[in-house]
Amino acid sequence: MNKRVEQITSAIVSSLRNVLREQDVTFEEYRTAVMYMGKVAEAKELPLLIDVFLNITMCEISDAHFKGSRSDLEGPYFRSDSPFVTDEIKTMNEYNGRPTLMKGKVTDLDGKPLANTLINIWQSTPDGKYSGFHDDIPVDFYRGKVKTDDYGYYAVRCTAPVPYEIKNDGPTGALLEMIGRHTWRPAHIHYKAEKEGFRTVTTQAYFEGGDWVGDDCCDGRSDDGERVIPEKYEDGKLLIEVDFVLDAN
Ligand code: MBD
Ligand code: FE
Repeated sequence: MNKRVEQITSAIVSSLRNVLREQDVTFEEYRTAVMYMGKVAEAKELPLLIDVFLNITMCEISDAHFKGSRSDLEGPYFRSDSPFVTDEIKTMNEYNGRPTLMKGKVTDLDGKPLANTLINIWQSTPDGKYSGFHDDIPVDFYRGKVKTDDYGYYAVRCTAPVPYEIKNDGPTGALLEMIGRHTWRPAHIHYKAEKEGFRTVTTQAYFEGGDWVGDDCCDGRSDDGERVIPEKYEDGKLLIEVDFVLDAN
C-alpha cells in the first residue's frame, strides 16, 4: 500500500468521473477516448501529449517553493546523455543556421557565483527534430553540457532556433486541431542547470518579436517577457544571454 499513490489516484478518478457525469459522455465517446489513448501510446506520444497540457502546471507548482530562477517547460525531448562541450554545440551545416553565442552566469540567492554548475542546453533542428528522438540524429547534435567557470560564467556557440511545430500527423497534433488550437511553439532553447546542493532549474529562452511568442500551444512562459531575449549581437553572432539563480536545497 502506497498512501501517496492511493490519494492521487483516488483524486484523479473522482475528477474524471465528475467530467463524465457533467458532460453526459456517451459510451461511443468513452470508447473513442480509450482507443485514442491507445493510439497515443502506439505513436510513442504519451510524454508529448501529457507535457502539452500539464508540464506548465508542474512548473507553477514547483516554483511556488523557491525564490530563485523560475522554471519553464522541459518538454519530452531532454536527454541526460548529451556530450560535454567546451566551446561549441554541434549543428548540421545543411541548415545554414544563424551563428549564435549562448552565455550567462549562475549564482545563488545571495548573488555568489556558482562555479562548476552543469548546464544542459538543447534545441531542435530547424525542421523540428530533436536528436536522440527523431530520424536517428545522433545525440551530440543540437545538445550539449557546459560547466560554469570559477566565476559562475558559461559560454558556448550554436545556431539560432526557429519556431517549432508539433507533428500534426500524430494523435497529439490531431487533438490540438480538433479543439481549435494550433500546433506551434515559439523558437526556443531548452536549459537545465544542475549543481549539487541546489535546486535543478529547467527553463527555456525565447526571442522578442518572434512568431508564437505569447501564443504557445504548450502554454510555455513566453507570455510575460521574463525569458524573452531581445535581439542583441556580439562578435557578429546572435547573443542569447541567460542567467540562473539557484536556491540551495
Ligand atoms: C517541445 O519541443 C517542447 O519544448 C515542449 C514543451 C513540448 C513539445 C515539444
Ligand atoms: Fe522544445
